[in-house]
Amino acid sequence: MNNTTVSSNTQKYLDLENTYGAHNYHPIPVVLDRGEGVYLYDVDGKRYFDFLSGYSAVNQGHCHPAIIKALQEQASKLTLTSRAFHNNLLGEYEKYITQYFGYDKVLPMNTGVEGGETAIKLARRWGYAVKGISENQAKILFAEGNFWGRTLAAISSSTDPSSYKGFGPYMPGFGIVPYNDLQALETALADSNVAAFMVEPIQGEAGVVIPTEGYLKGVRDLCTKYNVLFIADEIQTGLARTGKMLACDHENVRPDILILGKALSGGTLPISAILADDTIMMQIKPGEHGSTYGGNPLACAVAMKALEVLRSEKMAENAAAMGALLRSELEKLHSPLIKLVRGKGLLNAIVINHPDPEVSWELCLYLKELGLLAKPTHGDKIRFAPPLIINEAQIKEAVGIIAEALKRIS
Ligand code: PXG
Repeated sequence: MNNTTVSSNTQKYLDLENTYGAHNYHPIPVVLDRGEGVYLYDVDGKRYFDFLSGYSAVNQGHCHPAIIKALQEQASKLTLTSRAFHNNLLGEYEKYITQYFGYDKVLPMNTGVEGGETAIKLARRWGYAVKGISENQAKILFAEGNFWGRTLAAISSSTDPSSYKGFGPYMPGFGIVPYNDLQALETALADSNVAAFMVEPIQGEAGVVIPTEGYLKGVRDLCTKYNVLFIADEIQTGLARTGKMLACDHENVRPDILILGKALSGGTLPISAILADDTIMMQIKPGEHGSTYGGNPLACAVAMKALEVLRSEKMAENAAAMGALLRSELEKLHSPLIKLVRGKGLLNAIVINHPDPEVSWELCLYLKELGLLAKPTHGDKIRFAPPLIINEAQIKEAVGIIAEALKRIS
């Protein structure tokens, strides 16, 4: 069903992308050219609530003035030196972020998926050098339903055929355990070749799947018991999104390796970071890992400011309060089309109650018409994850839009 209208101006942009760009995405037909706070504006000047936040990259809101100021000031001074030389901001940033999260060391990278790759390399190296696993025997475990990007290693650990099918052969040394199943994890961890278990504290792309309370604590205890590294992929859940600085903070657990990305730049640049203590991080020696852009001074300046505003503007606290309000307002709609509302902080999803998977897509088109942008995942789930600076009046207005869109479906 086509329930959306697209202006001829918008169509021009869609045609350009369709003709000249690879068809590796299926976006909502809206063309955006400006963002401010919780809002996005299209090329016809129409305003929308952003309920995706760049998959949680824009936690601080679009074009946060302090982040943009840091970006502009640093961009006119020095942007990249490569790691062949030192730059004046790298050490300052490394001190800032390690003290912020309480780890000995940080390794700066760019995209989230590089963060995952780096964590796995580190874990393998630790497995050989510290745990004493025989050469080339190290195993890394992942949870069923995981999503950590699109590289060959990332798709090799994927259980979603649309990610991995037709791209083999796959990376060896990976194993899968069911998510939220400590018993299955314990059985798998007993294999002495296992170096690490990499897991999202809440599975984002799988549709905001929240494990039973105690799961993360259980993961921590089991990893300690079997001398296996606990790698937390907090690329989507971290940086105040779930109502705490890290989703692991909800259970007061500290992973051995922490991966951050996305909102580390507030949506301005690809910046990721891998944090660990010396026993792990110091196993990597000069020349054994790196990236041209990793640790560039522009990224250092932006990341420090992006972290600073999360704290100074109490975004975790606001995410907790506004998330609770959003879920309760959505529950109050009593819509027969909503099977389930779930989430933590401002990482939320609704599960659509309809046999036709197209209904979620249609609902998102109606939402767009009414001024709210969201996108379905895995057919029947729609994520509601606005920037963390959203206020009560805005939440209520947005839920009004959602209510109206639901009405139009039936
Ligand atoms: N880990 C998690 C938990 C993620 O959600 C990544 C790693 C990879 O980050 P990069 O920066 O390499 O994309 C993600 C990414 C998309 C898309 O279309 C990405 C994500 C979720 C949904 C869609 O690229 N998350």
